Amino acid sequence: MPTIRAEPYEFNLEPKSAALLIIDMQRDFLEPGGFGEMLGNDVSQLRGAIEPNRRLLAAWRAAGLFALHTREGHRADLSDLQPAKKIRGRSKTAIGDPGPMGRILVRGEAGHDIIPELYPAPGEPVIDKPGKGAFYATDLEAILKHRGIKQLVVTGVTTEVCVNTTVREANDRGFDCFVPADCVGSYFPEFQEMGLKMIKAQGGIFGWVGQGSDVIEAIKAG
Ligand code: C5J
Repeated sequence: MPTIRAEPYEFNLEPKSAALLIIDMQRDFLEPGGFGEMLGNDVSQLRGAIEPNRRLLAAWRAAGLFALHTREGHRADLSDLQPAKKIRGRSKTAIGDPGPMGRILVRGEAGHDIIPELYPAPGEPVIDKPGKGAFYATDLEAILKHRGIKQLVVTGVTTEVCVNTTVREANDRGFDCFVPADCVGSYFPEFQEMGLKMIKAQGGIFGWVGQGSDVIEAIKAG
């Protein structure tokens, strides 16, 4: 069983019962001109996570391990969009409105899709989620349990929102979560730091924090 350097203590990866869960690496969040930038965010803060994710995903696939992707977004008729989510932020442009990459966070629109660098391979499930957590209103838990998955390596964006929410949901469902710090991103450096601290605090209250490069070494070694 490969052991990976981590905080608060080492993580024993069991590759056969582990899944790589890549959260919301979507064009609307990461590309200039998307929803994230429209809200006034600096997307370059997130783009640093692309290359570490690309390397980790390539190594994960090469080892024949199980990977899944999520996308935050809604049905075209917005029937799965909570009114509170639509109006929160009091932005002039809301989810479902036309944006530079199609209707904002609507499934099937260009901005909703996953960035080309991390595009899902055939056979890798894509979980479309209407909320921040990947377990809420999705079949993620059923898919993981069906595959005998017990550990999750959780990457993606943003660290303090969808990654943190998903890690907390997973923890309550009995999954051990390892979060590689170089493979998650936030628009806000202080939230990146605190988002990771919150996961590994109090003896790993929600999980472990380490580096993607250490995961790559571990799966290559064993
Ligand atoms: C946000 C996400 N931040 N994927 N979504 O709205 O973290």
